[in-house]
Amino acid sequence: MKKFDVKDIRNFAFISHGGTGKTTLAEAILFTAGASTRLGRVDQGTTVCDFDDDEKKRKISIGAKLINFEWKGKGVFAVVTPGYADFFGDVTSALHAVDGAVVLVCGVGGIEVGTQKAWKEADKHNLPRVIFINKLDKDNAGYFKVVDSLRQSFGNRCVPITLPVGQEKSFSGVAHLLTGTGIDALTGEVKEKVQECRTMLEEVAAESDDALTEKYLNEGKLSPEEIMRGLRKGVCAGTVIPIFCGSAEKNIGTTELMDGVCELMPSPIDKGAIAGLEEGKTRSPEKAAPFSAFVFKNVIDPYTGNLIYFRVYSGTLHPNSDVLNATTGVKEKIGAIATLCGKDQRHIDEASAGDIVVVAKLKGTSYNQTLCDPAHPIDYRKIVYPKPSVSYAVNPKAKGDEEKIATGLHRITDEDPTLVAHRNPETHELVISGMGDLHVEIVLDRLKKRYGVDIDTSIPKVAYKETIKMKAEGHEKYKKQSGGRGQYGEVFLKIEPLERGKGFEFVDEVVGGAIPRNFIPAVEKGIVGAMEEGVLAGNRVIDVRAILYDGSFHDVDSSEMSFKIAGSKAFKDACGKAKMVLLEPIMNVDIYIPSHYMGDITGSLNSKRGRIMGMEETGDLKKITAQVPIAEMFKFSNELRSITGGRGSFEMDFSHYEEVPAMIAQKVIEAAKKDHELAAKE
Ligand SMILES: Nc1nc2c(ncn2[C@@H]2O[C@H](COP(=O)(O)OP(=O)(O)OP(=O)(O)O)[C@@H](O)[C@H]2O)c(=O)[nH]1
Ligand SMILES: [Mg+2]
Repeated sequence: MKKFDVKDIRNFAFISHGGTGKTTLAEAILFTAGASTRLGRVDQGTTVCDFDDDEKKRKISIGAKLINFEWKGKGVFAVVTPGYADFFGDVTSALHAVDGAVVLVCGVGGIEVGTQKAWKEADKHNLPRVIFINKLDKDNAGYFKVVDSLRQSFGNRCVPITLPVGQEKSFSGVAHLLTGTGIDALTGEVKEKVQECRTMLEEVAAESDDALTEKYLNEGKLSPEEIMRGLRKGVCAGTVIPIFCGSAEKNIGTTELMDGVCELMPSPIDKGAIAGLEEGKTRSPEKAAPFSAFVFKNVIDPYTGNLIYFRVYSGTLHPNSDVLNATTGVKEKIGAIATLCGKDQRHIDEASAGDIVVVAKLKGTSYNQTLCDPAHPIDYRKIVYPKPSVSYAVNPKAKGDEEKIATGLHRITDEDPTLVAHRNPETHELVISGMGDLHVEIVLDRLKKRYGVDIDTSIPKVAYKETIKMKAEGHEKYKKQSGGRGQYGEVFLKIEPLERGKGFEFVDEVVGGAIPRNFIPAVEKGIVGAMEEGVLAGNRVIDVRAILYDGSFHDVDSSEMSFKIAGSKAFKDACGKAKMVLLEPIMNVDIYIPSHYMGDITGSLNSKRGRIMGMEETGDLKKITAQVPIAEMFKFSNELRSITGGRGSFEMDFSHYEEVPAMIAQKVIEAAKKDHELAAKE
């Protein structure tokens, strides 16, 4: 592709609720721009963007894709994001790296949970936006119904700029309020609203600029050029959000959308200098400035290696040059640089401010890192990824594949920031956590395809803990004198509950050499060992102070071993009198649902021993904040999907440990006993 001035670069992301038509829209735009020779279809697996086998099979986008093309003298770099909630991580990364967003909204379904979520994410970056109301070719589409709800949810800064022609009978094109094309063809309700919509446009344009405000107040009107100027200023400042419309599938309204994006959305220069993490450090979005870029994504291909996606913030990068990874401090050698359009890589001679490009074969660079000129280091703000919400314990179907699973998972987490794999030290299980069941299913598919491991999944064990509720005393006189060398150690100790989270404290109050100094650490070791083993149901004991205050020894028979055993037994003896309880992990859960599912969800939370902590409402969407024991949350993902028909989503995060209610604790303890007996038999 030819090189453009930075002022002629537009980079943005397509975002929306799942299935609104982002991939199809990208297809239509690429075709219209002459960057592809045919209009592929998602349902036939023939699009530029959804080229991955997993995507073709499921007919949804799974990863963010880049497209790159020229549009009427502008160089465009767009990130086509997935809409399915499980892949929201890629929306987060894309919005971190771009200068604007095109938000698609369905002409039938209107604002959905995914729209709200993506919108909020764009808000975090104050990203300029335009809206595209898609699927207006569908029978039950309603343009103004959607416009009204957009204005209601996102404010009167959302104003129509194109209107549908023939929507009542047969949708055939769009009319443009500023250029006037197609206005004569409008009929019915849409025709009646032309004047009202023009006034809205004029008003938001006038409000964006002082000189225009004055002119509008004095003369009562603005010229189309003036409106355009005001709109551009408003869009860049986030005070105006123009609404375009059309049908991606029929390639209607897409030219007007792209013209609008190129005219109204900011270039990197409009966005201005970019702040580094270090106070006062910035870079100008100019070709001549020192090179800096942010890596927002990487994809590991088992054959071609690691492909690094980055957005250049400043300067110019040439092939075969040295850069510094300012986040890790590692020096990297850049080989070839390429633009990416779907899976099609084109080598380029230089990448400069505003461009979104890829490089391969960097040894130590991955997502969320900064690359820069080694002589002018700068590091940029990091992406905050969404947290995983579903977890499974994983085991290989074939014995001996543990190593392969670990390697495979390690590689996958190297490219997927929303997948967490760890061995739970409490339950000894290998647990993977992802954004949803589909996310986990795809990870398991990849492990099988790429690394040849078949995996069984199960609901993870809960990492219960144990603690005491009151002070108690413990005693053990450990004595063995049958044959060989004897053993002797006597221990008196007290235990007391500590505040939650304080762990373990050992206090030595032995006086007068009742236990010789050199055996005291052995007593502590014994106590620590007993705490790790657990007393009630085999879970780690926490938040206890143990005070060793007396004991006795034998000149010959006492040893470290005998005091260790005595310590352990005395501790267990004390625990038996200290009202032991089970503790369970409590999660902070944020649930997003359309308001009318409120009753069902609060009902579900009540049945899960959940505590509702707060509620927020934006438009038709409710956010419920709750605290729920993790033991109750393993199947919540499925339940939420079936209650809301896939329109709800949630995130969760560990909060704290809390006492398990007695009835439930009893069951857990009995189950642990049974497990223990079974294990002993084996
Ligand atoms: N009737 C009609 N169908 C459309 C239109 N745009 C997209 N579709 C269909 O809607 C479905 C989803 O389209 P995609 O382009 O995959 O939507 P997406 O937003 O990329 O979906 P995700 O990436 O999974 O979020 C496909 O079957 C498309 O053919 C449109 O304008 N009109
Ligand atoms: Mg898609």
